[in-house]
Amino acid sequence: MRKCVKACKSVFILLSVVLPVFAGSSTEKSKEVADAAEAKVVFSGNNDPVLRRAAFRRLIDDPENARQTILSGLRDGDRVIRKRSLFEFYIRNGIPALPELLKLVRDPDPQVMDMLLSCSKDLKEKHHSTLLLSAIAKESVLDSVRHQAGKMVNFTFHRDNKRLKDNPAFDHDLISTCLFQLPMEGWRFSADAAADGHTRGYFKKEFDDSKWKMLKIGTWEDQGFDSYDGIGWYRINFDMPDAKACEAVELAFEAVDESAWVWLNGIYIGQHDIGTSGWDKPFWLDVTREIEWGKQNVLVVRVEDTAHAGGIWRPVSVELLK
Ligand SMILES: [Ca+2]
Repeated sequence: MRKCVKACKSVFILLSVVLPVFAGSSTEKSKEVADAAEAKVVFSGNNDPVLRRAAFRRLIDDPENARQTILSGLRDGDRVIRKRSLFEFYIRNGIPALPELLKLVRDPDPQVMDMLLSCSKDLKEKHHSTLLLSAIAKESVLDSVRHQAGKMVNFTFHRDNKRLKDNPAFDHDLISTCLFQLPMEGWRFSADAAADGHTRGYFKKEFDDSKWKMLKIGTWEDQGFDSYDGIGWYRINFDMPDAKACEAVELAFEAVDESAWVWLNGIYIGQHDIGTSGWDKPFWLDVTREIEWGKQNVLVVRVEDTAHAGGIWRPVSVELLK
C-alpha cells in the first residue's frame, strides 16, 4: 500500500489542486462526526449533504469501515462523494482498481470524469491505461470527455517531414510536375467518434476497409455526416507507374479541413496540424522513400475537424520534383 501511495503521488498532487472542494469549506469542517458508529448512521440515513460528507470522511479514515464506505461511495448520489471515493479507491488499490474504474465510465458528472481521466493517465501498465481510456472514449455520456479520452489513447504519431526544397544542402531549382491527381471519388471513409482508430490499425496497409462508406473529395457534411465534428479516416489505393527519373516525390494536399495525419503503405509520413486555421491551407509531404513505383500504394489520412465543415475537400496529387 505504501508503494501504491508513492506511485500515486503525482495523481494526489494533481487532485489536491483540482479538488479543493473536498478538503471541506469552513462550514463543512465545523460539522465533524465524532465516532464511526454515528458516522455510519449519518452516512446511510441523513439527507444533509454537508453532514453526509463529514460522515464519509470519518468513515474512510476508519480502517474497519474504509473499504465498504469507499465501495458504496463509488455509486453514491453525491458527486463529491463519488469523486473522492474514486480517488481513494484508486490510491488504495492501484492497478487492481481497474474493474471498478471501468464501471464508472458512464458517470454523468464532468468532475468525476476528470478524476477518472487523471487516474487513467496514471495507471502504470500501459495496456490498462489504454483499456480504461478506450472505454471512456467509447462510453462516456459526455461528448467532451469522450473526445478527450480518445485523444489520449496513445496517439503519438508525429514526424518532421523535410521537403527537398527545404534541404539547405540541395541548391538546384526544383520544378514540380504533377504526376497525377488521385481519384475524386472512391475514398473509403470511417468516422471515428471515439478517436481510437489508430489503436484498431486503421492506418495499416492490410487493414480491411471494405465495409467503410465510400466518399468523394468534398466535405463529409455533404455526404451523410451532417454536423459531425471529430476524427474521420480516409483510405484509398492507387497504382504507381514504373519508376520515373526525379529528385523527389511528394504528396500534395490542396486542402484538408482541418488537421491531417498521413500514412503511405503503412508508414507514418507526417501531419498538417496547425489548428482551425489549417482548413484551407495546402500542404506537401515528402514520400520519396515510401512511394512504391510500379505497384499499388495505400494512402491513409486521419482528419480531425473541430468546427463547421470537415474532410478532404480539395484534390490530392502525387507530384514529381525535377
Ligand atoms: Ca472545419
